[in-house]
Amino acid sequence: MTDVQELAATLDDAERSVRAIAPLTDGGPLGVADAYRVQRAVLARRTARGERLIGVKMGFTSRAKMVQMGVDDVIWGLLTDSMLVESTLDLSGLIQPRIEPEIAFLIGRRVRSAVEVDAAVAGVAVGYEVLDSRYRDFAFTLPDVIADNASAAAFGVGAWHDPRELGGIDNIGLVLEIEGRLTRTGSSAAILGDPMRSLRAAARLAERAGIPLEPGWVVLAGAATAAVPLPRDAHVRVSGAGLGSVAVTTV
Ligand code: OOG
Repeated sequence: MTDVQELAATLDDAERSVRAIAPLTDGGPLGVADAYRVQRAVLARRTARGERLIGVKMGFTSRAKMVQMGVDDVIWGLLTDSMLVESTLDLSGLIQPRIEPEIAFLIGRRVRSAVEVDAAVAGVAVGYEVLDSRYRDFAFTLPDVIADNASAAAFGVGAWHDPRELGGIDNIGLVLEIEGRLTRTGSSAAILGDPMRSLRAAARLAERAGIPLEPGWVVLAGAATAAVPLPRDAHVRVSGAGLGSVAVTTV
């Protein structure tokens, strides 16, 4: 039988000690349902230390990411307030950070099922996610990465825009610049054809997990490009056509 608490402690310790570990599945088989139990158990450890759940992130919603990571199923991870970045991100607590441009949603009212989610969107923004696999070299199987909270580490979002004023978000050009250099470009179309599909997938996972999406929560729809290594002492900007931009300085 899978020892969920023990696996959660292993991942949590890896994160806190900033030391990469071997995939959990090296030690024996791990099913997807148990992997999500481990993910929840890691969250419970974090909330016991005072962190607060403030949203979810979707993973593997784009082909670029599926191909990059060799995985082909949509997953989610849980976001806490300690992961939200204002303008500076200290990389000393991260093992092997990577960054990717994202579309973010702000939830305006409680969502218990997927049919309610479109109407519950209070804002859309350009954002970024900083990934940090707790597994050496980002080498993992699907259950491993689920247990590891979909490699979630940090994220930032730009100004919220009224979705009704955007006239569709299925083809928003996204640009990632590091130190003023154009590093990645993509379209929100890469996110399941339309980030709204990713949002609905999040609502379905929420329903299944019995974790309603709450007002004020952020849903990160997933990357529009492959992730790139995030260097120290760098100024990074992610822009979305019609959505403005969000910047972060790493130290
Ligand atoms: C897993 C997280 C994938 C995305 O946007 O597809 C993800 C990883 O690549 O380490 O967040």
